[in-house]
Amino acid sequence: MNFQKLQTVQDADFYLGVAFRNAKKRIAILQQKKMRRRYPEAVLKHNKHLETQRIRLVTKFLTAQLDGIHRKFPKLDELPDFYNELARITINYDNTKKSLAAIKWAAFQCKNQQTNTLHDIKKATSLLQLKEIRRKFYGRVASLVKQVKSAFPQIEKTRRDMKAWPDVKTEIHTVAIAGYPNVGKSSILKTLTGTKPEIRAYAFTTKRLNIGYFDVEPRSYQVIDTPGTFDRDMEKMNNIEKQAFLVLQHLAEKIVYVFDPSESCGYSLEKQIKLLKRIEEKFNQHKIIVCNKTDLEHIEENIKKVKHVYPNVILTAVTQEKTIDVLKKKIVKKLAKKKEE
Ligand SMILES: Nc1nc2c(ncn2[C@@H]2O[C@H](COP(=O)(O)OP(=O)(O)OP(=O)(O)O)[C@@H](O)[C@H]2O)c(=O)[nH]1
Ligand SMILES: [Mg+2]
Repeated sequence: MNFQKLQTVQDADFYLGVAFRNAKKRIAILQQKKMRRRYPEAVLKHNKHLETQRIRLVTKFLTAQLDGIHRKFPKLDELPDFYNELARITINYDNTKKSLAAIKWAAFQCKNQQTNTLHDIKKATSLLQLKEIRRKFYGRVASLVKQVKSAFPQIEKTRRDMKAWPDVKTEIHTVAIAGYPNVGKSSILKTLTGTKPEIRAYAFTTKRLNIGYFDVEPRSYQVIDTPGTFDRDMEKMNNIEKQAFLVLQHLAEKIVYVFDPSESCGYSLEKQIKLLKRIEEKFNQHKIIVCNKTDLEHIEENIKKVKHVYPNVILTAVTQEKTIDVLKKKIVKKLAKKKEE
């Protein structure tokens, strides 16, 4: 889902201004049409018609804008689990919902004001009365919208926060790649899917979720690179760690755990095994175990140690595409198996 294109939400005065200005312009055009008959009843009738149009136009412009904000904004309670959880930890969930409801309420109340005002116009007996009715309507509508004015910046803040959300698909087969920094997660993603994540020879390169796709007929697969070691509470995690955690919790059907047996990543094999244990405790989906960087030397001992605990380990080197192909086949097979279960 993509949250990049949500429309900017302006403040209350902006929408009132647009509605009042647009109505004024339209009425000015109508007023240019000269009246032929001049006796008082006809003048009053004509003015009633103009005021009716004016009230209708203001209400139409205003409620279209306000209802539009409400209608176009994603319904937080209906978001897929991943995004719903992300919403709960990255935006002011309840305030946003309340703000959207407040704006909808204001639009509804404006329509009520229109009904009452049109009724008053019908009953008016003088031009002065008509003017007074219009003045009151403008005042009431402005005060209704201003009554909920704090809702507008709240929704705009939420919209901006949502722009930082990753664009993931929630309906297709998904695997996550996990492991210590620098073990080669992004490199594996790149070779598996052809996307171009940031890859550097130092740790903590991945600053946002890297996402790639590959197809094996008849399906598409989503692969998400999930940085982070998940060794602290959610409140203490940075945004990217939170997103990664939620991917593992709500999206990934399988987790590819990457070891670097060369330890050139800067983390000992013991540490890497501990992280895998932690991930196994926290997330119960099947783990596909990988030893990466097998093109490097002096790694046999460590591979043996991993094999001892995880006999089905897959050996990869990102420069040898064949090894990544083996991983791809394994992912597809495991996900197909899951479907049968
Ligand atoms: N020799 C060798 N080097 C590799 C292999 N895979 C990755 N590397 C190197 O390891 C370093 C780290 O690779 P990344 O793919 O950025 O590692 P990462 O796990 O995504 O790192 P973070 O984003 O920091 O978590 C880079 O210098 C890569 O070129 C491999 O199979 N063999
Ligand atoms: Mg990376």
